[in-house]
Amino acid sequence: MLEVIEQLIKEVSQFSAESKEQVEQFRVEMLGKKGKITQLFKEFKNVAVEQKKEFGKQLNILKTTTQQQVDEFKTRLDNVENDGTSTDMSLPGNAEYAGSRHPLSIVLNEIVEIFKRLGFTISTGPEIEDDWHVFSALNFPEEHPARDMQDTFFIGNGSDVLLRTHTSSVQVRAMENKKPPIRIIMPGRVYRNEAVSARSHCFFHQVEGLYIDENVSFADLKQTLLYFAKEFYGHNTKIRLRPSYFPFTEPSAEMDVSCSLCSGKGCNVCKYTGWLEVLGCGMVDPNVLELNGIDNKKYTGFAFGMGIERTAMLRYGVKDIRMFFENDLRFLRQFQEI
Ligand code: 2U9
Repeated sequence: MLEVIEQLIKEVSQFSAESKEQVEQFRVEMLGKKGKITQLFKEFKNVAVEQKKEFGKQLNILKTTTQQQVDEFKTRLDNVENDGTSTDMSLPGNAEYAGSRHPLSIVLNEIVEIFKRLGFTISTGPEIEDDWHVFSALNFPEEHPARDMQDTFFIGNGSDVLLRTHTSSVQVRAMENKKPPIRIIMPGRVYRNEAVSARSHCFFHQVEGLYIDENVSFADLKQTLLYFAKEFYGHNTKIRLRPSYFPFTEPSAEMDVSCSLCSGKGCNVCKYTGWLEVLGCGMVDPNVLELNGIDNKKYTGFAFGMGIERTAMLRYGVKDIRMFFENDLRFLRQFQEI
């Protein structure tokens, strides 16, 4: 009988459990009503008197060791469950950064949505272009400085292949495939061979729009842009058009909006003029229509273009264009929509 107890002490000392269920099973098997140790205690009365002392001692060692093992494994498994390997539903959740839309995308999407409401559809095209789609079809004279290596990235020496300097090339492609009425808006990345600084970059983003139909007038251009300005810059916004020049539009203009920060009174953002220059526009030059196979006796059109970085810098007060391309999370997280 003593050997049985000694054997059990050995087994109990080597006991190990990986779950609380195993510990409970072990406890019942040993210390439960019908457990091995309980049975041994019941048999105590049948033990010979001279063995009782030693039997009692070993039996107590067995019972204490078993109880210690049960307690030890229960505590150990409690700790494992609380160290994150199982879920405590009462703990507050860890806030995860879900990412946010890039400020250029926020501004671009808003502009595009406004023109979609006016019936414009989105058109896109390649960033790697040829001279025809970027310059010749848009009425750029042979000697125009924009065609120079200093202003345009050419791919290969003396090559006809280049990185588009504006998204107007997309409109040229649209005119190849569609007959008027054409009412499209082109968002996209453009490239210019310029030194990178706080104010300019060698690539940036534009949205251009083109509307060609019968009887499209300068008044249509003005009303379309006034609607855009009120939607994007606020309903009290005023606009003014100043004469300008672009090879592809005639007449051409630059549009200013009243400064929303000082309501036109003058502040350091609008350089005390009360106005902010936001886009270029004009009536499509009849030469451009003709170059692109559109009857310029029957059709007229207007076009406009704006830089997304400049628009976003004005809206968010960003002072350095390079911030948009550095992917610094401290900058980007400020645009998180809550
Ligand atoms: C076709 C005919 C005309 C697009 C136009 C502008 C005026 C303009 C600049 C704004 C700031 C470019 O990003 S920027 O540097 N753009 O001022 N763009 S009219 O005119 C077109 C386009 C296509 C067939």
